[in-house]
Amino acid sequence: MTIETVATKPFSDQKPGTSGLRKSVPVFQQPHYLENFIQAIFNTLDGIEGQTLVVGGDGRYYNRQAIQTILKIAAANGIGRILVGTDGIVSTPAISGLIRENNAFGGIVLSASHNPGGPEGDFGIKYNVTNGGPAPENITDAIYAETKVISSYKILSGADINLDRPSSFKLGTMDVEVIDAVTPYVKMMEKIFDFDRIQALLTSGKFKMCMDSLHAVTGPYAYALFEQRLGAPKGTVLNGIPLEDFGGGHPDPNLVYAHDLVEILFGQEAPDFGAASDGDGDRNMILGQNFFVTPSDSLAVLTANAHLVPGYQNGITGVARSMPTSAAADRVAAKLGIDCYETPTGWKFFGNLLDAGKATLCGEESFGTGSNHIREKDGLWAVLFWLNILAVKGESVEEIVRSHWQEFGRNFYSRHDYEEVALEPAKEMMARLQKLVLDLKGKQFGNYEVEYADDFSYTDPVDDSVSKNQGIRIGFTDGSRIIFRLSGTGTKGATLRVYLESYEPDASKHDIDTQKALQPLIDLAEEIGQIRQSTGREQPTVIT
Ligand code: VG1
Ligand code: CO
Repeated sequence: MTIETVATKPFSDQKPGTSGLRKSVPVFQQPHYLENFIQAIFNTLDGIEGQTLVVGGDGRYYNRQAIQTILKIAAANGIGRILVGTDGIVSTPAISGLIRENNAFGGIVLSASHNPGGPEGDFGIKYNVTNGGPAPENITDAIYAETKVISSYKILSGADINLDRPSSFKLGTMDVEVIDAVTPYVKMMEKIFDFDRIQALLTSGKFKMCMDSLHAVTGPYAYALFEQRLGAPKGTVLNGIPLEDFGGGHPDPNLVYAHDLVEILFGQEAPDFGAASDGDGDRNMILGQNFFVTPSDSLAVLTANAHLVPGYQNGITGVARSMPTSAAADRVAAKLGIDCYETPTGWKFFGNLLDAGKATLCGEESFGTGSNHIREKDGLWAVLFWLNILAVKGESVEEIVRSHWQEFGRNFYSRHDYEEVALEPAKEMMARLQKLVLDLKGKQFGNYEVEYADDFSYTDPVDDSVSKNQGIRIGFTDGSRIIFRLSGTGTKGATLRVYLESYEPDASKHDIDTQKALQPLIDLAEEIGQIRQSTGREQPTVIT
């Protein structure tokens, strides 16, 4: 085996977005495209020679080929040891756990998460640092700078490695260990949750659950956890075999893309509990019988009930949520007397808060919840958290959420996505809003008075780094908010996200349909944002 140095030219479009570099498969398949980005990562990281890395992906199309290339580039760059999941498939939360447990230097995560897969679908790469979390912006910026000047990469010539089963190989001087990534994850969950009580619930004959893995990465983990370890009947896990194209579906656990599960939970003889996760296993959707839990409410309910879970029984230090996530968790934090942090969108912003012990639980409105057990959001962890609460409380999902609203009031919440709209008008819209917010404060729109309006900027309380232009926020004096943001994970045109929130303390009004409750704000968002004109769309593509 010899190390080859291959001359290359920079690509101009390798800037990582909200969660790594995401592009369509054909873009990644261009000669040198993947190689350049991987070499740029290695060029950027000081002291990586001789270190251990963890590599794995969500199993989508191109995962296998990409991993073989990455192993050869890693070997040529003097990496000491690589842990890679069997078949090259590891969920994002499991990779985060493996980096931490093995004291690895970092990890390479291959995923485009909730984006569709297949030969014409999307692919993605993300670098995670020593704490197990996504690289912070200073590192992703440095990797991007490197991609713009790169002129060569190093790669080992030689045969591919067999990833079909756990075993060990040498690739040049580098050790490759193909490992079972599921067992350590199950063990990690056992340490956090009350498995005896969850098992008693799942085997009581009085409680039925359904877990839809959407043909994506969590299938093997869900079988191992629910059907094998916790005794739920066979058939509890749906779509549990990871497929390269996710069965042609959109592996995004929301009311639109996980419609099969939604139909089951809202149908005749519905089970008591339903959950789904996304392509790489870091997202979760929670459903009760005829009941949908918004992710923002889920974070608030988990925060309020964390003491019921063994892993958090001594209390939590704080909670953090991304800016567009509803303020439901803030109300719980206030009552518990703990801090609540508001960060920009993307899990990388939670890393410092978790490392510093400032936050224990974190969440995003985009179906992401997690804790200090790792440094990624964790779909199955959230499912187990809910099961643990259900097992202890003996109430239904709906009862738990309704009594939560009684105690804290309800934050009506919805996100309207306009997917794959034309890029230029969307950018112009955001530029116009950036100017507009400068003097919105104090303005009256019907019953709404603007309390604050800005383009969200975040100063990290741990390292004082500043992240600007993180979304347009317009907050009103009654606690309502409208937020406009462009997606940083979409790969075609632009995706506009409009986030809408209002607060209702009066329990007699908690039954109103969410879209109705938010209608005045939806109208106001149109008036301020001129959404129809800018997107050329009459309706959002996805409403959650
Ligand atoms: C979306 C979500 C964001 C999430 C990100 C990655 O980003 O809004 O909350 O962190 O996806 O999730 P954007 O920029 O498209 O709004 V995942 O499951 O890709 O790792
Ligand atoms: Co994901």
